[in-house]
Amino acid sequence: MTEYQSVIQKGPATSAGEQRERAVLVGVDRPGLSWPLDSSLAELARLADTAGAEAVAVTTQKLSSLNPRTFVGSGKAEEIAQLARENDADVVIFDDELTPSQQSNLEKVMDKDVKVIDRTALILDIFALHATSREGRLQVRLAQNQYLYPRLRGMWAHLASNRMGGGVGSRFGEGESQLEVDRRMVRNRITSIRRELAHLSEVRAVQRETRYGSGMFKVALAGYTNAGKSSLLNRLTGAGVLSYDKLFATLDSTTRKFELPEGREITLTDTVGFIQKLPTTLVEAFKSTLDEINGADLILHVVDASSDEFESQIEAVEEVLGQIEAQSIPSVLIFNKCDLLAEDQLVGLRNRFPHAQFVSAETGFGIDDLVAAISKAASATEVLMSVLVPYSRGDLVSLAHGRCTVVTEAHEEQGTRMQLRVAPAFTSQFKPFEVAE
Ligand SMILES: Nc1nc2c(ncn2[C@@H]2O[C@H](COP(=O)(O)OP(=O)(O)OP(=O)(O)O)[C@@H](O)[C@H]2O)c(=O)[nH]1
Ligand SMILES: [Mg+2]
Repeated sequence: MTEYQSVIQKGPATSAGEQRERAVLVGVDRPGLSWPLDSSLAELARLADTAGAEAVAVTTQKLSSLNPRTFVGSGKAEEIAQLARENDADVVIFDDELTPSQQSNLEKVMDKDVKVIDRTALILDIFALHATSREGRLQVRLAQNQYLYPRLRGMWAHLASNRMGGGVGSRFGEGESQLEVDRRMVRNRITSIRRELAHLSEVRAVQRETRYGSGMFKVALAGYTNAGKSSLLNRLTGAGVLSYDKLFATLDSTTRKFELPEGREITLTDTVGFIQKLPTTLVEAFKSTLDEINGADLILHVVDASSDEFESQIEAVEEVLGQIEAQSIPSVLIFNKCDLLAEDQLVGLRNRFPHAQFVSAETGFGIDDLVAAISKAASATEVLMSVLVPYSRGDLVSLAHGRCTVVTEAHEEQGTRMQLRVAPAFTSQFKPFEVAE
C-alpha cells in the first residue's frame, strides 16, 4: 500500500549518536518577498535541524521570475547538484513549496541518491515526529496524503513506499494502471481519515462545551512557533507542558483551569504554533485543533520580543488567524522573552505598542499585569447584578464565587446579599433573585 514516508529518515535531532542527514538549503530572492531571505533561510535551517538534518551549505539566487520547470534557473539547478556532490549531501531543501513537476525535474538533475524536498515536506516531517494524540496523528496523515496525491506520478522512492511491493521495479513498470490504483487508494484514505476526524471533532466540540462547566471564560494562547506559549501556560498554571527550543514542540492543545485573583476560574489553552508559509494543507488538516482558538473568548497572541523578525512573525500569525476566521475574536499582544531585551528596547516597544503586555515566562516579569489584563477582558462582557440568594441555594453562592466576580457580599437574615459581575451565560440563573440596590 502506498504510504507517505518521512523525507528525513535518519531520525530526529534528539536521537544521540545517530548520523544526521546532510542538507543543502536553497532560497530564491525575488520581488515581493515579505520576509528577508537570510532570516527565512536561517529558519529553514532550524526546521531542518528539528527534523534531523544538518544544513551543510546554503545557496541563493536572485530572480525576477521563477522558472516553471525547475523553480530556479536551469544553470543554477546544475550548480546545486554540484554543491550537493561537493558537500556529500543527502538532501536538497527548497525554502518554498515546489510544484510536483518542479520537484521531479530537479531530482533528475541531482545525483541519483540525492532527494529534493521543500519547506512543506520538512514541516510535515516535524509534525509527524511531534504528533502524539490520535487526533494529532490523523491530522498529520491527512496533510501528508494531500501532499502526496498530486505527486504520485513522479513517485519518488523517498516520498512513498510500496509496503506490499513486489520487488524492484514492480511499481514503475506497470504504467498508468498502477498510478490509477495508487490514486484511488490515496483518495480513499483521505476520505476515511476525514470521516474519522469529523467524528473526533464533534467529540472535541462537546468536550469543549462541557469542559469544567459551560460559560467559563476561555483564553487561547496563540502565536509564532517558539514564541513561548507553552512556557507561559506553565508559568501561569504549572501545567508541566513540554516546552523546548525546537520548532513545533507543541502539536496537541492542552487546556488548564486558571483561577483569577478575584477567585473566578477561566480556562487557558495552549495551541500549535504558526510559521510563515504554513502549508495550507496543514491549516486545513489541523482545523479541529485550531478550533480551540476559534472557540476562545480572548486570544493571547504571544510574540517573541527578542526575535529580529517579530514584526513579520506577528503578520504571519495574523494571516493564519484570518484563514481560520478568528480575526474577530478580541486579542492582546503579549511580548514574551522581555528578559532578553535591553532596557531601552523594552521602553521603545512599550511606546510603540501601548496596548500590549510585556512579560517573561522565564523570570515571571510582567505576569501580574498580564493576569490583570485577562481579568479585565473577562469582566468586560459581564453585567452588574444585585441579588439576594436564600440560604437554601448554596449552589448559586458557589457559582458566584467560582464563575463570577463578587463585588460585595453580606450575610443577612433572608440570605446572602451580593453584588456580582455575571457573564451572559449565567445571568438567567441569578435573575429570579435580583433585588434593587
Ligand atoms: N529567555 C527566555 N526564554 C524563553 C522565555 N519563554 C520561553 N523561552 C524559551 O523559548 C523556547 C520555546 O518555548 P516554548 O514555550 O516551547 O514555545 P512555544 O511557543 O510553545 O513553541 P511551539 O510549541 O514550538 O510552537 C524554550 O527554549 C523556552 O525555554 C522567556 O520568557 N525568556
Ligand atoms: Mg509549545
